[in-house]
Amino acid sequence: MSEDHVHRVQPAWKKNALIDNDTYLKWYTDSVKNPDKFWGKHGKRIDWFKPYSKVKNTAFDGKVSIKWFEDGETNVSWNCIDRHLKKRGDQTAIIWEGDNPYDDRKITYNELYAHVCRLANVMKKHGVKKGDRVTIYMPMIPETAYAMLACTRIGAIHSVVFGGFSPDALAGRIDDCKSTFVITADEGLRGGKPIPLKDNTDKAIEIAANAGTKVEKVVVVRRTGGKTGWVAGRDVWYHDEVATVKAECKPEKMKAEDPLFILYTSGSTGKPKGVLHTTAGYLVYVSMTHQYVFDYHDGDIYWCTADVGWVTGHSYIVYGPLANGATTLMFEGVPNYPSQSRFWEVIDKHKVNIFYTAPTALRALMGAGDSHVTKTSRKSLRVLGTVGEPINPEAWEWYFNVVGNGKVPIVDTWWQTETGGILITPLPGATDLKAGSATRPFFGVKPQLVDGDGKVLEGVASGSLCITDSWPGQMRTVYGDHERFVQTYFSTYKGKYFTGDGCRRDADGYYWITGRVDDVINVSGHRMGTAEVESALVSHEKVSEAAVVGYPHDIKGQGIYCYVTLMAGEKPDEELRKELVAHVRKDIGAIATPDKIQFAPGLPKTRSGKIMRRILRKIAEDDFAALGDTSTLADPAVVDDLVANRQNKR
Ligand code: 6R9
Repeated sequence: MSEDHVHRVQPAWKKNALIDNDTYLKWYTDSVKNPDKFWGKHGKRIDWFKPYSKVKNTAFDGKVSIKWFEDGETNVSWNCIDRHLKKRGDQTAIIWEGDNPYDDRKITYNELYAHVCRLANVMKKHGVKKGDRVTIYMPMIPETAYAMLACTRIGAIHSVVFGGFSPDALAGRIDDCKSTFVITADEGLRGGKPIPLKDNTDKAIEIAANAGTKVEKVVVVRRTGGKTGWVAGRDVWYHDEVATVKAECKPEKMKAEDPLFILYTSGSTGKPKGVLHTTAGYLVYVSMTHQYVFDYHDGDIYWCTADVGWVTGHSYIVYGPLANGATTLMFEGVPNYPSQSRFWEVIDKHKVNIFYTAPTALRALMGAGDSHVTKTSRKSLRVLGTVGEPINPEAWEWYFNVVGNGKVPIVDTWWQTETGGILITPLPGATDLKAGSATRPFFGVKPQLVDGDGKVLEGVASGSLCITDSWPGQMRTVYGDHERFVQTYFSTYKGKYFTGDGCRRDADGYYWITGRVDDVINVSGHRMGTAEVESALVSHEKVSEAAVVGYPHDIKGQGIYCYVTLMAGEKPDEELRKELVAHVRKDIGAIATPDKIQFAPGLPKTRSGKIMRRILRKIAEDDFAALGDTSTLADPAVVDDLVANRQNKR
């Protein structure tokens, strides 16, 4: 193999693995040569009310239309619960580990069935119907999974909004999909601190009402018992409601292409897009990837540390694992509370076999020192995974050697909200690993690298990563805006899905994701559109203009660097800097907190008025010796001021 940091498949990884390298190569070839036959077979991994006769019906050109298993009928909650009851009704479906280490719960598949049916009946009682949008703004508690599954049971479309988003951000998402039913909790709890979810919801509902969407019902789960506002007639307690309905609810027969959920995600322009996933293809794809990528065996304890507010939580805490009848661990807390050993202690406590987390968490824990890890056993671990951003080889090697004692394979899984499930990844028993590479495509996935002119690059190359054919887990449209879907993903390179990521392919055909090539930054594994932060900044009365870029950050991967031009007469001081930081947090949420704010009397613009971000990125990286050609700037002198006042001096 052609690179450093190669780790060959160890005999122990191969021994009971579901897929070895020969099987990978054969299945991969079959899957791309004859997708109808391949997916026609694997579509049967889920149960159907009405079997499909058509498999793939997709077009990446023209209007772009993506349909899988289109004449089949099924139901997601029925697949994630009912079909397991006979064999594993008493098996734990969800292990819940609370923020406080003394707080935990186990929910069996039988119990999950009853909880989900009751909540589904509550929703029905309040008039929620197939196709209605339900917003879920919740902490990491089992009721969040019940809420998602209850929606799918009755055919309602859920929109989960991450609990760290602000009332403004929540309101925007409620209004965009005209959601009139909200499920939330009194408060969340993370690292010992309460998060005012219900109060935020109240504020968001007011903002959404002004925008034209009136929320009719709010179901509130009591998590902390903290004090919250209450609107009689609109707000109801979860525990009161579920006590009044039956623990049985017939699953709605859903067409394969009926919408399943909306999940808002940041892009390079405009407000967040409502990524729409549909029923059957999504479930087939996430259950299949969950099984093979994590080499999941019956009886394994599986833990993904993501928040259900992100796609990773949807696909690999809830839907993939439960469709496979797995025991999935749901963690309410944070990696460093009450101590830096928390992850490893939870692994020992629940004998976790498969552990899936983000590079940003690993880098932070690596910085805290090895002893926090080595004092725990971690003997149960069999597969480790990462997701969310490129993992640097140092963090990869630390994960491998210190967390896994050099004995556990790491799957570095590349995918996106839009892709529904994992697209590029090693398979534990099949793929020789290289630290920092997501390695090879999953079955049915056809990656391609192209240059700026759209020319296809073969062999060893670096370029923009595209996918040339559809896979069942792919998003189908932007909710309410199909034109934006086509524009965003299929217009840069005609007939191809453009991922927005840059990528290198090495001599072994391995893929190395190098990060976004558009105006999206990745902060602690969370996607952030620079345009969103800019729009938050310019909504402040003292700001006239703003430009936001990412810069390398040791822990977060990327930090948020803001250039701000003030209105005439405003004073650029420390107080205003703090005010702007608070303003952005209020507008979007804590995840968008600016790391650096530089007051800039002028921004570097071309004569046609375009901000030259390339220059701003370089200055933010403290790499201004390599600014490149600045002669096309309308006023080259602004650059000197920007360099002199840079906030990131090394
Ligand atoms: C699942 C998820 C998607 C963006 C994606 C890319 C980055 C995700 C990665 C990775 C390198 C990996 N990304 N996994 N980069 N290696 N293994 O994270 O979805 O929140 O939509 O973010 O994250 O840049 O385009 P999402």
